[in-house]
Amino acid sequence: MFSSSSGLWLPFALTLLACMRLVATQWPFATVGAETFPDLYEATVMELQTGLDAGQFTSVDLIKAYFARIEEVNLQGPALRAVIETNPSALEEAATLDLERLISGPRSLLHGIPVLVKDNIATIATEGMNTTAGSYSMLGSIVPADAGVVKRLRAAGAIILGKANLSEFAHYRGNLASGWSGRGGQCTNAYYPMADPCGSSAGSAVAASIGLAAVTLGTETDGSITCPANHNNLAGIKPTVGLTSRAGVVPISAHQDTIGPLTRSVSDAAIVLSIIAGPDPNDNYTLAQPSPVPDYTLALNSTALAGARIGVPRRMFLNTTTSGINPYVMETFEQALLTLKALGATVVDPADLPSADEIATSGNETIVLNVDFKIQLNAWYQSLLYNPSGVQNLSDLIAFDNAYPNLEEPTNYTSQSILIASEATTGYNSTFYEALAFDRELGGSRGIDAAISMYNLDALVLPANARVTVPAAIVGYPIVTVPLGFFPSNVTIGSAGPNTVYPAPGVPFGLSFFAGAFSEMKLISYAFSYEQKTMTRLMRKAYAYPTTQLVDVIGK
Ligand SMILES: *[C@@H]1O[C@H](CO)[C@@H](O)[C@H](O)[C@H]1NC(C)=O
Ligand SMILES: *[C@@H]1O[C@H](CO)[C@@H](O)[C@H](O)[C@H]1NC(C)=O
Ligand SMILES: *[C@@H]1O[C@H](CO)[C@@H](O)[C@H](O)[C@H]1NC(C)=O
Ligand SMILES: *[C@@H]1O[C@H](CO)[C@@H](O)[C@H](O)[C@H]1NC(C)=O
Ligand SMILES: *[C@@H]1O[C@H](CO)[C@@H](O)[C@H](O)[C@H]1NC(C)=O
Ligand SMILES: *[C@@H]1O[C@H](CO)[C@@H](O)[C@H](O)[C@H]1NC(C)=O
Ligand SMILES: *[C@@H]1O[C@H](CO)[C@@H](O)[C@H](O)[C@H]1NC(C)=O
Ligand SMILES: *[C@@H]1O[C@H](CO)[C@@H](O)[C@H](O)[C@H]1NC(C)=O
Ligand SMILES: *[C@@H]1O[C@H](CO)[C@@H](O)[C@H](O)[C@H]1NC(C)=O
Ligand SMILES: CC(=O)N[C@H]1CO[C@H](CO)[C@@H](O)[C@@H]1O
Repeated sequence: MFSSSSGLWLPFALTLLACMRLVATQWPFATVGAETFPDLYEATVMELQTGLDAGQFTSVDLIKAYFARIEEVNLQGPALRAVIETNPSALEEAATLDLERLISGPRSLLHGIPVLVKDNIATIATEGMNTTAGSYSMLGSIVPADAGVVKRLRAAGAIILGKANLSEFAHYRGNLASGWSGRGGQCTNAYYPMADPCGSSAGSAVAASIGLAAVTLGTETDGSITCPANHNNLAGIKPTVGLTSRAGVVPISAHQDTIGPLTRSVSDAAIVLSIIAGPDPNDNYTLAQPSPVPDYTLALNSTALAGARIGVPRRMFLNTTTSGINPYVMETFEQALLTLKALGATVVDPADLPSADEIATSGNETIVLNVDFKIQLNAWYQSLLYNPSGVQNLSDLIAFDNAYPNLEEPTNYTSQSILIASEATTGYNSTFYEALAFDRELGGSRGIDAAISMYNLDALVLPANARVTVPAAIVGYPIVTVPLGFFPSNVTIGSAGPNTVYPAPGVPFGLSFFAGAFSEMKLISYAFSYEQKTMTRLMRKAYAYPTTQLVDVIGK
C-alpha cells in the first residue's frame, strides 16, 4: 500500500515540516491562534487541504486530533460508541503522506485526509485493524485484501482512521436496535441522549455528524446510508449499485449493496464519491458503469434547480395512513417543496410510482436478499485466510452466536430471525429469479423509471424516511440525502428499541432526491442547490461533541 522507500528522508523532512509550519504561522496574512484553524466539528475537506498545503498543520496533527476527539466521546462522556477500532498504523501512514506532500505535492483532494470506514469494509490485517461487521465471529480474521474502495482511498492518499460501529451484519440478522453490534455495543445519536442513530451505517454517521473523522464511508442495501444521514444531519450518497466496488465488503446482496459517503456537506460527499467510484475487476457489476467516472464536484452548482422538474410521489410514501412519517416531518417537507420552487424548480405533485401500492406489500425483496445473503456470506467466510472463531458458514454463525450469548445475544439483542430464514434458503432457483425480475419491475420499469418518464421529471423528492428507500433499493438506483430539519423541543419522545428513543427533541431529519441509474450528477446538483439555499445543518448543534481541536495537539 504505502511505499516506505522514503525512510532516509524522514529526519530531513521533519525539519522541513517544522520550518514550513513556522513560516505558515508567521505568514503576515494569517493570524496565529486557535481561530485560524478549521473547527473540526464542521471542517470541510477543502479547509483541511488548505491548512495542510499551507503547512499550518499536518496529517499527523489531524490523526492526533481525531483520535483525541474519539477518545472523548466514544466510551467516555456521552459514550456514543460510534467507533469500534482506531488504526494503530495511522500516525505512521500520516507521517509518510506528510512527507510526500512536501516532496511531490498532494495526490488528490483526499491526500492526508482521515477517513473512517464502516466495519464491514475490509482493511488488511497487517495494518492492525479487524474487519468484522460488528460480529465476534470474525474477530482476528485475516481478510485476503483491502476492499476495492479502500484501495482507491489509499491510492488517493487518504488515511483510514478506524472502523465504525454499525448495526451488526448491516442489520441483516434479526430484530435488533439500529446501531447495535456485539463488538461495538449500542451506538447512539449525538443530538439527544440515547436517541436512535438509525442504521446500519450508524457509527459512520454519528462520527461524521460531530467531526470524529473528516469524512466517513457507509454501505446501503436498503436504507443504510439514507436513514443514518436522515437521523444525523448529514449529506449521504447511496450510489447506483455497480458505481462503487463491493469487493472486500461483508455482503448482504450483490443485487442491492452499494458503498457511499456520509459527510457534513454535499461538497465533501462529491469529493469522496469521485475517488471511490470506478471499475474494479473484483466486482464485475462495476464493469458495466459508464466511463469515465465523472468528477462529481462539477455538479456543485447552486443554481442547478432552476428549470429542473422534481416529482413528489405522494401515494404510499406520503400517505398518512401508511407511511408512518411524523406530522412534523411532513410539515417541514411541504416547506421544502416551496424552497425548491423558489429555487426555480417545477414541482410536479403528485407524481406517483405506478407500482407504489404493490411495493408496500411485496415480499420479493426478502426472497432475493435471503438467498443472496446465504450464498455470499458463506463465500465471505470461505475467503478468509484465517478465522480464529472457526466459523465457516452461516450455519456455523448461528451456532456461534448461540454458544456465546454473553457476546452476541445479550438481553434484548437475541434475535437471529433473519440469519435463520436465510439459512433455510436453498440457492438460486426459479422463485429467486422471478422475485428479482419483479423487483426490477416494481422499482424500475413500473416504479422510478415509469414516474420519471410519465411526468418528464429530472428527479423525485421525499423525506428521507426508511421505507422511502425501497423502490431505489430493489432496482439499485441512487439516492442523495441532505439535512431538512430537526424535531422541535416539545416533540413527544418515542421508543425506537429497548434502549433508544425516537423521535426526540432536536433530532435531525433529511430530504432525499432520487432518480434512475447513474443519475448521481443531477442528484448531487439538486442536493447541493437545496443545501446552499437552506444551510439547515448549521441551525442546530449536537448535544454531545468533543472539544479537542488542532490547536490542542500541534507541537504536542
Ligand atoms: C483485532 O482485535 C483484536 C482484539 O481486540 C486485537 O488484538 C487485534 O490486534 C486486532 N487486529 C487484528 C488484525 O487481529
Ligand atoms: C458477474 O459474474 C457472474 C459470474 O461470476 C455472472 O453470473 C454475472 O452475470 C456477472 N454480472 C455482471 C453484471 O457482469
Ligand atoms: C448551473 O445550473 C444552471 C441551471 O441548470 C445552468 O444554467 C448552469 O449552466 C449551470 N452552471 C454550471 C457551471 O454548470
Ligand atoms: C393511502 O393508503 C391506503 C392504504 O393503502 C389507500 O387505501 C389510500 O387510497 C391511500 N391514499 C392515497 C391518497 O393515496
Ligand atoms: C412480487 O411482486 C409481484 C408484483 O407486484 C406480486 O404479484 C407478487 O405477489 C410478489 N411476490 C411476493 C412474494 O410478494
Ligand atoms: C458449515 O461449516 C462446518 C465446518 O465449520 C461444516 O461442518 C458444516 O457442514 C457446514 N454447514 C453447512 C450447512 O454447509
Ligand atoms: C426455491 O427455493 C426456496 C427456498 O430458498 C423455496 O422456498 C422455493 O419453493 C423454491 N422454488 C422452487 C420453484 O423450487
Ligand atoms: C409545540 O410547540 C409549537 C410552538 O413552538 C406548537 O405550535 C405545537 O402545537 C407544540 N406541539 C405540541 C405537541 O405541544
Ligand atoms: C431491555 O429492554 C427493556 C425495555 O424493553 C429495558 O427496560 C431494559 O433496560 C433492557 N435491558 C438491557 C440489559 O438492555
Ligand atoms: C476506539 C474505541 O473506543 N473502541 C471501543 C469500542 O467498543 C468496544 C466495546 O465496548 C471497546 O472494546 C473498544 O475499545
